[in-house]
Amino acid sequence: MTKPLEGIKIIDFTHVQAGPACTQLLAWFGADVIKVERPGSGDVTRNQLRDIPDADALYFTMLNSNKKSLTLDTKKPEGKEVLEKLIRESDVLVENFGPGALDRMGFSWERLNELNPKMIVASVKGFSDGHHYDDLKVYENVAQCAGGAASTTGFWDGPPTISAAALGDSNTGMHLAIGILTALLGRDKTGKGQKVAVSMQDSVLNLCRVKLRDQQRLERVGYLEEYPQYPHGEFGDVVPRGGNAGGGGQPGWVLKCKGWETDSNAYIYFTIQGHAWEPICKALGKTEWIDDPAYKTAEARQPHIFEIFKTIEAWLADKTKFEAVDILRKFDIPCAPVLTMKELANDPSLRASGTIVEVPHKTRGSYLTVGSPIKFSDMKPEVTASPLLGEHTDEVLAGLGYSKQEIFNLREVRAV
Ligand code: CAO
Repeated sequence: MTKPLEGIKIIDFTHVQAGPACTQLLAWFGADVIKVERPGSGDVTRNQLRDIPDADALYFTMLNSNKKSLTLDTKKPEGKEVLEKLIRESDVLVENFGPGALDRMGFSWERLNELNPKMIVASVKGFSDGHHYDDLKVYENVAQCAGGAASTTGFWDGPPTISAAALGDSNTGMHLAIGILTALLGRDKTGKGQKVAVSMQDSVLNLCRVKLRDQQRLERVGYLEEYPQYPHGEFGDVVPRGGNAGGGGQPGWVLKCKGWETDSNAYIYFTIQGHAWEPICKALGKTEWIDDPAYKTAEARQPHIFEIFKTIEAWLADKTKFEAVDILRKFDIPCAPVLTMKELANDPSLRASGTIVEVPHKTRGSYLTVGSPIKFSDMKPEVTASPLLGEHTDEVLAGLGYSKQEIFNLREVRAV
């Protein structure tokens, strides 16, 4: 099967999570992704949080599938020479070094553009160019704080809270992938490459769009009617943390199911979608609420929404989270069990769709990873193992035209 990105050659100068998540996605879709790593150590995640001695850590294997690994010391002149050759025949260079690192290496945007005017140079940084924090190095949780996610996540009586979802890292990588694909399409029209830059702060903020909506609503009317603080609590002048109310327009909450006393995930998320009120009442056996003026409209329900949730919890007390959802789905009520990583890893539907995949690896044995969340009618992205450090060095150098002797002579800059 021909994959849409076949023929696109990508120099993958990324590390940790934000950049690797982007290039992994492009590799799944057919791009030839060559990960350039420092000889001896490589991407720091190869060693981080190892669960098997002497085998690449899952942090690395789960973000670098379908790629090749080229070890090259790009600070030495001979290494730079190899990199320059690679740049001349590649379509995209992706990097997420700390601010200024690529320039210090001698590969500024101007230099890259001079070497290959058709090349797209894509970067992730913590903050956008020219931002007053643009000199900062940034990791996931820092970005969540800088992008507005932390101040709006958690409970109103607790501190700002970090989400487990990689809003700063993988999310930024996905934004970058969209930028790269757009620039590739642009190049088809203009024949020119361009610089694509995505900041982690901007990418987090993009996902917090509804919170910026709420800030403006709050400033105009002084309250936010779908937040738990309304109508009994107080509002200040900034969007408060809303616990499990979330950012949608539909009231909802995480509710206890049978077994919550011993199972910390025996919960469902229950949404009270406005027009689904009648089916909700029918599902709960509370048909008297359907026309009761104290319950009939969203406005009438909000002042005692937590009493309503308590009543639903009483209904849930003898049902597991799965039994509850099986009943509620028949009434078209938006809801889901709170699923653990263990449940997701073993979910037959996710296995069948290729969202959870088992990948054989040379030194680890098999490991689970998340496959492409994007499904196509004409292509099923296949996930192959992440490369060992320097696994493809000789192959890539030979592809650049180096002879066996020349490859041997380069041992100082390529040796693992
Ligand atoms: N050969 C020789 N040198 C290499 C090399 C190679 N193949 N690959 C990388 N290097 C060098 C770089 O040139 C740089 O050297 P200098 O600092 O001397 O110029 C160095 O290795 C990498 O620097 P760094 O600042 O990127 O690395 P760090 O571990 O200090 O910081 C991080 C890591 C993630 C905080 C920083 O890269 C960063 O802020 N990146 C941008 C934001 C980002 O993507 N963060 C998300 C990471 S995922 O949580």
